[in-house]
Amino acid sequence: MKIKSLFFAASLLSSTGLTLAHGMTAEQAWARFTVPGVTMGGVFMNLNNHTGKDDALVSVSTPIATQTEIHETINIDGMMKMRPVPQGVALPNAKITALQPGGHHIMLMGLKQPLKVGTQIPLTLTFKHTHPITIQVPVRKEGLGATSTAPMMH
Ligand SMILES: [Cu+2]
Repeated sequence: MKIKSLFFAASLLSSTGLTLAHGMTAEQAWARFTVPGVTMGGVFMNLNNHTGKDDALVSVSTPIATQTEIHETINIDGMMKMRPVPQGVALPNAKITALQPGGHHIMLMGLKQPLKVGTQIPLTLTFKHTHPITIQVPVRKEGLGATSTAPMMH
């Protein structure tokens, strides 16, 4: 009975866009849509670390872009700028770490085609300790509970 209910919970989670694997959960993932001609895109999510130990997101990859980076947003003289964080994002145990507009986020560079609302993009997350997970990320105009963002420049 227990196995059955766990299986049901797992299929329910995957059908709602959540991914449950190896104690690391990517929740509420979304990618911002892009217009033709724009080759950069942002991906956001909450990473829920219930693996039992501290971890870190160290790299991300997707076949739909030539390069993928983990970025942070910094405020320089009132201007929001983004820069890569080669060391990745710390994911403390038993905490949810948000990748969100205006903070840490995943940057897709060299998009091979525009990100269309209603489609999904595959994304593989690689961690320091936990096994990599691949998720399907829905493309939206805004995130869940839309967050307004300051204009950003590289
Ligand atoms: Cu960025």
